[in-house]
Amino acid sequence: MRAFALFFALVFSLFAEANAEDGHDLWLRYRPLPAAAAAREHRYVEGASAYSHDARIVAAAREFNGAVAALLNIVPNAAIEQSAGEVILGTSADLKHEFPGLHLDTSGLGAEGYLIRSVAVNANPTIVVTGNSGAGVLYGTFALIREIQLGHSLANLSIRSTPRYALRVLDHWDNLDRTIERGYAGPSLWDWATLPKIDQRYIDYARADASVGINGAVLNNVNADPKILSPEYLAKVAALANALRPYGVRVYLSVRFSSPVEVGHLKTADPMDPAVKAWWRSEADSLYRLIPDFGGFVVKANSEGEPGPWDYHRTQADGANVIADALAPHDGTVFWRAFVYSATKEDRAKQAYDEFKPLDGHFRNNVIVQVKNGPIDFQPREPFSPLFGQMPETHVGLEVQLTREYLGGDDGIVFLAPMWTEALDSDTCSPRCGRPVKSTVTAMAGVANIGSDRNWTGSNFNQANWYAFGRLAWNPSLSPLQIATEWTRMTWGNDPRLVKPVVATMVNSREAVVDYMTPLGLVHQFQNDHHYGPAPWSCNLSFPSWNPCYYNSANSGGIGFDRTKTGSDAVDQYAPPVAHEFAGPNTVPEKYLLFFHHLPWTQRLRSGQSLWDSLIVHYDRGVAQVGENRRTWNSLRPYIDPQRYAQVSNDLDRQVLEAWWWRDASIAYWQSLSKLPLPPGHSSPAHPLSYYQSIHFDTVPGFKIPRIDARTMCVAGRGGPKCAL
Ligand code: GCV
Repeated sequence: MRAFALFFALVFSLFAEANAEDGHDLWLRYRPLPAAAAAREHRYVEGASAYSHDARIVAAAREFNGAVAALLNIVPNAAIEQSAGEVILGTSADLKHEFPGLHLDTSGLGAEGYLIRSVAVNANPTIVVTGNSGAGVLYGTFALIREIQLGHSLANLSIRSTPRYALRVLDHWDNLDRTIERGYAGPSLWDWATLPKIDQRYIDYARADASVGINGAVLNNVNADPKILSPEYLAKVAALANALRPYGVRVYLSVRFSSPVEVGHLKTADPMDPAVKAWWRSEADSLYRLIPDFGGFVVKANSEGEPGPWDYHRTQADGANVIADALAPHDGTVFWRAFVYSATKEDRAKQAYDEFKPLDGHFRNNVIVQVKNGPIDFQPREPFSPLFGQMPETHVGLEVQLTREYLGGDDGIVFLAPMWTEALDSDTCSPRCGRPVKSTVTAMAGVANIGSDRNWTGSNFNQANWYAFGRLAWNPSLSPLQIATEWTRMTWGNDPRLVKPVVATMVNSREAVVDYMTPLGLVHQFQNDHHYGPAPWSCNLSFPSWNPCYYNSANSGGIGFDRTKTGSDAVDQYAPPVAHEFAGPNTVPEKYLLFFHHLPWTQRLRSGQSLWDSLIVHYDRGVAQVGENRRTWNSLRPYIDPQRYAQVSNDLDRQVLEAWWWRDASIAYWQSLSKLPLPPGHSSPAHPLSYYQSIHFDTVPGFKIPRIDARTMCVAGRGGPKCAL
């Protein structure tokens, strides 16, 4: 078979744009390797050929040749077939036919795994990238590009990899008017007004997804607009599906449970009603006629005002199954979210488990119950949800949030891999110890942080969270250090003088944010609605569990939420060894202390410090760390391009101010209750409590993220370099 022509003109126009360093190129930045390294690796690579008509393999060849043209500074050879330096791309079936002498073991690679091997073809040294499908070859090709970007040797390659989870999906909380719920990167990427016209950005988005193995995109907000199922929008969805398909990304939609009423004009959405069942079936049938590889639906039901099966006295399983049955003939999936809670007196942390655990085994096989990493809501730190490991007869997926709703939006640097690996590695002890969350789940979903900002994610460092999500969904055992190192080298450069400090900053950044926002197991201390900035005093919302005061339970006697037997007994939802550990104030990991215990301010901790002193120390440690990260960045000026250097400097300046704001406001409030002096060496808040309580932003959730007013904060001489102005 002839290798298919490569479209270099297109490739070069794609990469020519990449000269400006504005963050747009992500980790697919493909800057030239140092001349010596490029010459060394060029010996192994002349150009790639696709031995397949599969669009994913054709796309892989195009990507590879564009990448090596830039990285190795060569003109890839389009007519390389069967000579030295060829990179052979094809599925095992393609290659068996084309190269009968090649014996490549693709068994065990599954549908999406890949094999990269250095082999001799007709005595010529070549590299083969293969798998059992076009998707496998595509992922293998990106892995090979990554090897080159990282400066690894291409001699004697032998790399096998398979994804741990079959479904690795980004959830875009994008509304049809292009606002994004909890989005901090500008308006939605999806331009519904101009679709079905295809923008190059959709293709670049898919390239980035494919490069880290993400294979699904839920296009719209889980607080779904029923219009998404109208013919007008479905035509646009189909166009996007066509654009993303060559990169292995299937589209999914969030749907409203009440769609049979709103879209189908039925009288009810009761999942047991035959007309409702028939409506979902015919809806699915027509959708699959339009998009044969459509992924499926995501449903947020009976949560935060969304309709659901409870409205008809049916269970969450009844609700999920009616939709699952409609999708099953087409191999579609329902991601059914377990994020349910209501204004009952019951501890919010217990509600999802109470509802879902008794339904274990009642969900269809094509339902994935999608569970947030913690029992509350994407806080800077929470223990893992007790649902993990405790629904053995159900497919459970882990949902994490890439967009930093509770972590400062696009302020500064907050690398989330340490948060996600903390959850993935948590031992559920269910049915026995040694069973971490990562081995109990079958899918990963991530709430996207992507918008139409030039740099995609609102800040250059937020890109790392997109990258990390994909890498962990492929291999949840990767360490944050490895992920940060890969990303840094591909995004900022291989110079060790920048790699080491940047990686160190990334890896410490999540603990820093926990320290200055919600140390020792505190959660949900944010301003109402938009969740930017501290408001631990806030207590006026009618829904009790939207109030920070509910979570801190602070008073003159102490602080923390009692989830032991004397309180809500949420600990009892965990498997016995975990429950036992969390139940004791002296056995619970200190990082979760106030999540499970209400303790006197003067309580002695295992460290010997009092709870009060320890809280202050944590706040100050967070502030100090962010200040140090700012100074580290300052020292990197010689190694970073000016535009991105300035952008990140600005992001970090805001984070320094934000950290002081959190620290001062929180301490001012706690001190108004505890009446205790600060330990020696720790300064008092810059302003009285009333000052922090008067900071309000006129904004709404979504991309109108409020900004801390730098000038106001500088009055007290707090913060970073901007305060010198
Ligand atoms: C999409 C939190 C967020 C909401 C979000 C919800 C969810 O409550 O604040 O904006 O809604 O989680 O995950 O459904």
